[in-house]
Amino acid sequence: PPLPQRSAGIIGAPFSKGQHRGGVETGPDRIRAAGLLQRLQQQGCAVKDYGNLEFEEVTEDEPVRGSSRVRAVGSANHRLSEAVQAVKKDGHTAVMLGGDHSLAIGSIHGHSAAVGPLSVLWVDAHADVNTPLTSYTGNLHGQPMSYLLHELRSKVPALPNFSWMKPCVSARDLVYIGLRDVDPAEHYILKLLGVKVFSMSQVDHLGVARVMEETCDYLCSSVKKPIHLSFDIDAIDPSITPATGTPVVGGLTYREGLYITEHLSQTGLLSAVDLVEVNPLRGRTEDEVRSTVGTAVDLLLACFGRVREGNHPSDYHLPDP
Ligand code: 4U7
Ligand code: MN
Ligand code: MN
Ligand code: MN
Repeated sequence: PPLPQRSAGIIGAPFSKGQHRGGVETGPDRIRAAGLLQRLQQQGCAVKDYGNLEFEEVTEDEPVRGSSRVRAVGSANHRLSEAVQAVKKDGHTAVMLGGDHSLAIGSIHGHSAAVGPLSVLWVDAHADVNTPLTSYTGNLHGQPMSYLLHELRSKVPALPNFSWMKPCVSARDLVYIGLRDVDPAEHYILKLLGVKVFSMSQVDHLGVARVMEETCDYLCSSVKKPIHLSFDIDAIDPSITPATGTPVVGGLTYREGLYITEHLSQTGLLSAVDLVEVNPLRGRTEDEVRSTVGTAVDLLLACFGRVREGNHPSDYHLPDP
């Protein structure tokens, strides 16, 4: 079947201060260098590259209530939120290349500011729903969902450089896939709020096809809200995507990852995508980096209509001998 016309607006977010490992800020350029833009164009997708964001230098950034580099994260996400709003106003599906997962704060906030209430699909080994007060590590890449959820408003303290944002996602509109490393406080929060979770056990039990069917039924049960996909590359098994900061064994296969993104693309509701936590410096060999970055690119191509059965232009005709 011919591909529907789509367009991608790409934002690079070379930011790493939501965690402690250097290198994740080089993710956007590595993903571009692997041919993302050209390959999107080849499959019939219009592409506009908005380039890499430049983030303000924050000099005084002492820990706040145990969390690190709060001011830098707040200011970077403010900038990202505005950038995503601009991409949505231009009519594209927004693609945010991270960078660490603290960037979901600005990405989801900006998306929601531009289009209104969202459905969020969070594909990750981790739930990233610690509050600053429950986090063991103090890393903001493990906290973004707590800032974004309406239901946790009273549990997240006011933080410097975060006054620009307000929660914009309802627990009812959030689905997780791939969880296998959830902190006790996070588990408590997910149960308390009744969040829909497909952990790796559920993926094993149901199979990815049923997981996606149930995910879409759940998210589309009333009004069809635009979907925000926040894909942490560590959702995929580290045998395939080892170049990431917090790898966890027992993850999604390459095929399950592609199935998730293919299926979402076919809903026609995918309105913004984050692809985060690709850290080229965490690969032990060039092959490990290539496999991680290549998987990230393939996931993004599937988000924009690439299907494994192949396709052809609608005006294709066989050459006559
Ligand atoms: B990622 C963790 F304690 N839960 O809060 C934390 F295990 O964006 C991990 O999903 C967070 O990669 C992982 O620091 C953040 C930890
Ligand atoms: Mn993760
Ligand atoms: Mn994450
Ligand atoms: Mn990680």
